[in-house]
Amino acid sequence: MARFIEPLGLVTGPVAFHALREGYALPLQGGDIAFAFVRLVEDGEDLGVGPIREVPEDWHDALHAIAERVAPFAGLPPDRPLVMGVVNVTPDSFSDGGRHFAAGQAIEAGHAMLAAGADILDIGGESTRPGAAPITAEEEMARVLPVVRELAKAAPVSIDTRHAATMAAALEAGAEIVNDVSALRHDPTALALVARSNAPVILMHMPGDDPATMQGLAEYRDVALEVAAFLRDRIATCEALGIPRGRIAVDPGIGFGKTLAHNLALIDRLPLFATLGCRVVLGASRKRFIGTLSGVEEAGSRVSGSLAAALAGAARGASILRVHDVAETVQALAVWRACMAGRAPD
Ligand code: HH2
Repeated sequence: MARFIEPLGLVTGPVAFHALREGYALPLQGGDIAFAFVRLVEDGEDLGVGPIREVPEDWHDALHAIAERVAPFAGLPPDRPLVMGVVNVTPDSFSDGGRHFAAGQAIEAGHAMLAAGADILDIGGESTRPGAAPITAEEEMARVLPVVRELAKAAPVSIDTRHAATMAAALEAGAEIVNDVSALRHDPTALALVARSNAPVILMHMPGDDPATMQGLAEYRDVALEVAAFLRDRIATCEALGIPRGRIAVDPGIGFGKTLAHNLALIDRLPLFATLGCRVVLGASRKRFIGTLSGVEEAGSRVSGSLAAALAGAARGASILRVHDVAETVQALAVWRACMAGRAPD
């Protein structure tokens, strides 16, 4: 597992300003959130927690790399958390199954999300909920391509797929970003396709590469470290095949082969993922753990819980929030940002 530095003791607003100036803190990925403490981990062994000023010299390069700004992902603004609106063109998604199954409805929903302030639209044609039945790339393309073609005229679109054929066709139809829940492992031709295409890519963690069986693989000794190590390996593989780190975003895969405890640990320890030198995506919206914590069975009624999870993620450095309830998330983020900064936006 080699070395990890886990940022802890996050501060924002005027406190962060003073702590940064006095050298008590460093900015997480060069942004508005600063960290004053770190946990050092070597080969899975916890070497302890301490203030950044006491980090041993041979860890300094890695420590200061965490403070560097990462490349703007897909040319989008790097200075605030971005909102990615989910457009599921599926009959069976756990979150909104059937609502946007007809292309016209999906296009209308995408436009409404843009009007509400979405920065990116994530279009998918295959449900990846635990135990979902897979579909063929042909079926998937028939569902998503008319929607991608139309919405890509209005906004940056990401294509949520595990199939290289769908990636290629969607990029051709105007999508700019590939979002693969299998981190380009499900389809053996996906890596080379993304490398050739120049498209930015979101690499998500799931154990195995099959939603049908992933919940049976939800076993980790230290979930945050293991998921971060997996993503670091995938970044290295992508880089070796010609996809530079600036084109990669990482996602811990909330709900994908994870228990409630795993999901909560991943959100709490999200700053660890910022150390990978890529933008961090968080997709917690409407997921089962929110239902479990709140007692709300109906996924569409989990808006308030989803907002709480989105803000918890933003406070820990998530830079892209994948959500179903765009207007509500945009409003919550605007108020949260001003409160964290301690002042109204310029
Ligand atoms: N979650 C889902 C699908 N794609 N992609 C990323 N990067 N991160 C996520 O957390 C993520 C994702 C599952 O949510 P949803 O699309 O609403 O449901 P379904 O897979 O049932 O269509």
